[in-house]
Amino acid sequence: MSSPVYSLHQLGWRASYAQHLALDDFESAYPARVMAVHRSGLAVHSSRGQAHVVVPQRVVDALEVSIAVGDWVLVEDANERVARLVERQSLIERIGAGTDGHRQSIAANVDTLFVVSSCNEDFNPSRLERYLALAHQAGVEPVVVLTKADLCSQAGAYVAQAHGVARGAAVVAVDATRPEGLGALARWLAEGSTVAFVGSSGVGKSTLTNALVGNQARLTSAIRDDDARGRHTTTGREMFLTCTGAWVIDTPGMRELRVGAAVEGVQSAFDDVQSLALACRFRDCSHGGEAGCAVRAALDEGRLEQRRWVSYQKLQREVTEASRTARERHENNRQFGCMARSAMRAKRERQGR
Ligand SMILES: Nc1nc2c(ncn2[C@@H]2O[C@H](COP(=O)(O)OP(=O)(O)OP(=O)(O)O)[C@@H](O)[C@H]2O)c(=O)[nH]1
Ligand SMILES: [Mg+2]
Ligand SMILES: [Zn+2]
Repeated sequence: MSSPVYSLHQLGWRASYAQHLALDDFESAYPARVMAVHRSGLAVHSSRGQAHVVVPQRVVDALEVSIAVGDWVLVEDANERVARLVERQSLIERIGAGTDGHRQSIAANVDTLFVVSSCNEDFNPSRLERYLALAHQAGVEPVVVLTKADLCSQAGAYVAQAHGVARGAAVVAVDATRPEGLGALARWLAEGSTVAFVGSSGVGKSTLTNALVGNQARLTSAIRDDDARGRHTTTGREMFLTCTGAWVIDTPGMRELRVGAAVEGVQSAFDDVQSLALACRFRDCSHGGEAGCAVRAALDEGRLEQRRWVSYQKLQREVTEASRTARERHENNRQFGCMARSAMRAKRERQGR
């Protein structure tokens, strides 16, 4: 059975991708979209059909963050090898667990990020804020999806709470196990658009993916009902086609989401707090009790929730720390680069003699 062939439009190609490409690029290579990332290479789809391509080391070395599902690559005509990455329109990334703080790509060229939480103990406004900052940082529209509405008698209360932190982003409550009830997601699933699901383990990301995709391989496993804690079931990074022609990326549940140096992301996710801070009498107000502090006033009057304020400060500290580490790493790399270059120069001079 031959694999289906999709047009560039169906694969999600936009005119803006071509902006960073030259005519030469198309002479000996063609654009292809990354459907899955394997250790041995990439599964890609292009207007020529499906292929498995390898990524040469020099391409890997040129990347700041590794190739992700959803990326566009240029594939050499002559052999099934990636010539280079096409500049991304968006990249969902996070900071890996552990102390080295390296960036991990989750999904690329995503139009909508579905931030999934369930209407039970998993629901946590401060965690939602992290995911929203992640979406804002990537410049991707976030949509909050609250699952397991069928298991909860006050889904409306969760929706209201989510609206409180979502800052104008859409909030949708669903029963992920009933595909026919997922019409509320349809407006983000037009042909050629790309969406990704993120959220804790067991909230229903794979259930939603399965429901939208239809007869795909089963991706879910049962959750333990007693503590509503999910098992980590999804491991692969792969993109699937929905019945409406959208691409959907399921991701494994994250135990901990660190936002890294997401300065703009945190600012956008907390634009209400930002504008309060700008209204303080003193420009360098520490919001610790100075006269004319608009943040304190809002907290006292209940216009700003104490929890949200604490959550904001915590994220700010993380962002500042991550930016500092990134700067230091950059500086170390630069110094190492200088050292290596002068050592090479010295070697060449010695050999020249
Ligand atoms: N009743 C009900 N059950 C749901 C709903 N969403 C998910 N479930 C169940 O919750 C369990 C876990 O769902 P998954 O889709 O595997 O969760 P996940 O987010 O993909 O989890 P990870 O892959 O571990 O990150 C499954 O047994 C689903 O059937 C829902 O809206 N209603
Ligand atoms: Mg899953
Ligand atoms: Zn202040």
